[in-house]
Order: sequence, then structure tokens, then C-alpha cells
Amino acid sequence: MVELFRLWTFIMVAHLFVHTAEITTTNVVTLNENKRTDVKVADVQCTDGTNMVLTGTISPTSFCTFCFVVEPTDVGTGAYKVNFYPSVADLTFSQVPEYDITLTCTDLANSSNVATEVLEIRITPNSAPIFADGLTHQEAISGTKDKVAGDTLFRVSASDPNSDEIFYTLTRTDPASDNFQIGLTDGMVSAVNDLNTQCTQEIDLYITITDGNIEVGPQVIDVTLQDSNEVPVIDTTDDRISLAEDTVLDTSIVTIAFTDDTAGAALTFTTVPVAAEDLFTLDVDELKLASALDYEDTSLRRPLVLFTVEDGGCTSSTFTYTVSVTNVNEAPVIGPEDNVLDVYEGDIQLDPEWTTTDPDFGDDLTYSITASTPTAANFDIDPRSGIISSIVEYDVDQGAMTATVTLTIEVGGH
Ligand SMILES: [Ca+2]
Ligand SMILES: [Ca+2]
Ligand SMILES: [Ca+2]
Ligand SMILES: [Ca+2]
Repeated sequence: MVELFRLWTFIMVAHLFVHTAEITTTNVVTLNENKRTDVKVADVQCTDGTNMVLTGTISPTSFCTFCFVVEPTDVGTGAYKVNFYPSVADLTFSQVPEYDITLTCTDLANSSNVATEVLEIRITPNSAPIFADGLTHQEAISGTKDKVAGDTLFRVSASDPNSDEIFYTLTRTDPASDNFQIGLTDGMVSAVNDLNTQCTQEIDLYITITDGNIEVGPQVIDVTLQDSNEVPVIDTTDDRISLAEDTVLDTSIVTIAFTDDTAGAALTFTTVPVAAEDLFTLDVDELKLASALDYEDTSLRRPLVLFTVEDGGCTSSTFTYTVSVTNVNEAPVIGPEDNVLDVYEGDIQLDPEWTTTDPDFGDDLTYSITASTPTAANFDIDPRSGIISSIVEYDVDQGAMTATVTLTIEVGGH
């Protein structure tokens, strides 16, 4: 009985002086290989020494070994932590499925007084995000033409098995349109512009999602655009007219009929060539002649008038109307007028040096004398050259013939 008491006393004293190091920590931590944010993976508590320091060694020593860092929380109490820093390298399950960190608490006052624990970091492979509705889906938007820029339309639903943040991208639309966008992180599809500019009843949106590592898609969303803005339709079918070049101004050429669901839809036109635009004016839906046609101006002989109807959001297809200008034989303009020429008597040959012009390309000019004062027909004119000649030998002596003769000359062109 006495011996037992002594043994107990010895153990009691030894315990008071050794201060055996101890370490307390989590033993197993799981991290998804897609982890992208800094995170504390474990708290570590070193106890019972006088000045406890924690160190760690990692195995294997490849790939992400420097992603894990031992840091003090409170040195005075021996509190430490192990942090994960993803900016250093990626965790890749296929390369290293598990890192083991051997943590050692050392008593600086007695370096043989240590305690160790192994912290297992188990890497779980990343899984792809998932569209809730699969890769083909249907949506309907009601009152489409009344939606305005910024209006939300519907949400694309997706989840990630690892609870990773999901990023959404609208890669394209069919038909092409810049009227739709998707929120990068919320998957909310919204209108970029007022949707009265969306001139179709259907559109396919192609959506992809990613968790930052694995991209999935596209999900093709067949969107029905209910009550969308109808495209104006031009109903007029007669697409050509012939107009004589002397058609009087303000003549009605054509009235364009169209149908549309939008109040205020309006007709506009352009021309080919652009220079022909001044020839026409639009009186509401009626095209009228605004300036003189000219068959001889070959660039404006067959102008095209391109009609469209715009309703503020949608534009009709172009209706091409052809105006063919037909020729009219226009009278030549004689020149010079009121010509006074002096000539000696005798056998007269006189060239008045006509400057006569005819608007019609290639017309032949024909000169003729229509009147003479006095009326004696002493002169003739060459119909082609316009040269005036005396029929007789002209003689003004003794008043035989007048010293002044007035000839009225006409020119024809055809
Ligand atoms: Ca994931
Ligand atoms: Ca319309
Ligand atoms: Ca002409
Ligand atoms: Ca002519």
C-alpha cells in the first residue's frame, strides 16, 4: 500500500513538469477541384507547451503544394489555421486526388516536445453545371411589341452539383437579332431594345453555361413571340409605268397600298439612281411627278423607285417600281434669232452660221423659208445647211430690187 502511494506521487510530479505537447485539428477536409475562392480548410490548436509553433509538410510535393499555407491565428494561445489559396495553382483531381499535410506542433522551449497530426485534403472531381430544362426548351413571351428595353422576359434555370457559381452566355440567335441578352450570373433573359423592333413571331436563343471550368450547351430555347409587331406589307402589284417625257408636273404616277397593324406606319421611297429622287414627290401614299422628265438624259431614262413602309419598329420588304420615260419629238430651237446680215448684190451665197439646237438626239434639222418681204421669191435656202442663196442675180440699182429683204425661216427637227 505504501509502494502504490509513492508511485502515484511520482507520476503526479512528472506530469506537472513535462507539459506534453498536444495538437487538435480536423483530420479530413474535402475540396472541389473547381474551388476558385480563398478558404480556411482547418483550424489547428497547439497546446500544453510554453511556446508552441506549428509547421506543416505536404505530400505529394507537386502541382498544388503551395496552395496550402499554415498561418497563425493567435500565437500566444497556439492557435493556427491552414488556408487554401486557389490563385497559386489549380486543384486537379486527375493529377492529385488527395494531399496529406503533416502538422507538427513544436515546443520552442523543448524541441523534443512535439505532437503531430495528419490533415487529409481530399479532392472531389468537378461536375458540369446542368440546364434544368435540358438542351431544348420552349418559352413564350406575351405582348411582345409592348416590351421595352430592359424588360425581363424569362429566366434560364440551371444548377451545379458542386454549388459552383454558374455563368450564362447568349451565343447567338436565329434569326439574328440584337434585341436579347442574358444576365451573366442570374440567367435572366431581358430585352436590349424595345421589342416592337423584333419583327418575327419566333426566335431561337442559343445559351451556354459554365461553372468556370466546364462549359455546357448550347441550350436552344424556341421562343414564341406572342403579339409581336407585324411587318408592313405592300399590296400594290403593278410595278411599272411608261411616262412621256413631256408629262405635266404633279401628274399622279401610282398610289401604293399597304397593310400593317401599327398606326402611323408610313411610306417612304428612294430612287436608283439617287439623282432621280428630285423627279418625284410623295403625297401621302401617292407618287407624283415633281420635276420634268427628260428622255434624252439617259441616266434618268429608266429610274427605279424603291418603296418601303416603316412602322417605327419594322420595315416592309422593298417594292421596286420602274418608270420608263418615253421619247417625245421636241421642237428645235432656232438660233440666232433676228439676224441682220449685210451682203453685196449679185449672186448671193449667205451662211447665217446657225446655232440651232434640237433636244432630240440625232434629229435632222430642216430649214425652209416661210415668208418674205417683199414677197418676190428671190431667195432660196438649203434645207440641210441653211445656206441662203439668191435665185437670180440680185440687183439693187435703179430700184430694180429692194435693198432690204426680210426672210422668215423655220426649222424643223425630227
Ligand atoms: Ca461544377
Ligand atoms: Ca407593324
Ligand atoms: Ca425628245
Ligand atoms: Ca426634235
